[in-house]
Amino acid sequence: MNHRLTSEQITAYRENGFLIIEDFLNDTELETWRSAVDEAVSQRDRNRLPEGNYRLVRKVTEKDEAVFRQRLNLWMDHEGVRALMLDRRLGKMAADLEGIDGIRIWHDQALIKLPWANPTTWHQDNTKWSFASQHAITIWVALDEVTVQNGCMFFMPGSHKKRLDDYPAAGNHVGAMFEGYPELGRMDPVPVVMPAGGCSFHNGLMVHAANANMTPHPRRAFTCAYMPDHSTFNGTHNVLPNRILDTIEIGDPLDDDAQNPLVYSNEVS
Ligand SMILES: O=C(O)CCC(=O)C(=O)O
Ligand SMILES: [Fe+2]
Repeated sequence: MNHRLTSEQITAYRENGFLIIEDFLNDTELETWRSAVDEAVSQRDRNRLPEGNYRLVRKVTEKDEAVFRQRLNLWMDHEGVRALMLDRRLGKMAADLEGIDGIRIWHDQALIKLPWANPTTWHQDNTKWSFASQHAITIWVALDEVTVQNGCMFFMPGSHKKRLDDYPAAGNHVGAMFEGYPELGRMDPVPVVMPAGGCSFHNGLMVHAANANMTPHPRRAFTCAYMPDHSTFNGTHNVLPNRILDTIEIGDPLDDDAQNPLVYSNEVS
């Protein structure tokens, strides 16, 4: 795993809000990631979330998969994915890019754009999550080559410098968010194409989307969204289970290690 970051990469990430590492996994590592994720997704069946009691809908229908097949927090119920996700080197990359001391898993997710899947509408991730931070960050690992044809992401460089208020939800047309933010809708997005085994990082406030899959092959990606250590609950349920929602109040720390494990801290060696 190509986990060392240069100071040029860190500077570019902070300026643009994203970074692409084309040679992130070698062939052997890519095979390990693919087989762990494929197995975890198939074991999860039609449940979007692991076993548990959630306010969020868990079972998915075919219609829910029009954009992608999404399975979250596979680290919780698959040993192989867990080993990949708890790798301290990944946490250190995320923390170093954001310049923060420690980082927890918010959620992982397999995002499989099935053949002929719809585009992923323009959005900003952190506005949907249960904590608000300028330093949330996601790694997105390409398990297949990602092209403009099969549904690569697109980023608006520099757009991470501003938190957006609520905007029309996914399900509306692909550019629905630009109705409220016309200046963003005049920018030229960067297509995030990369070979299988490549990865991108994007800040939680990055404005981004993904193309439709105009090929007969699935586009498999595995991602992990990270939450800075010491983040606090903002009242949004998102993927938190009732076990936690029933016991916390707005402003309380999200530091339950069984839900949001600390993957890296520069205070722990
Ligand atoms: O892979 C996609 O289609 C979208 C991914 C995305 O929105 C994300 O990783 O935050
Ligand atoms: Fe996203």
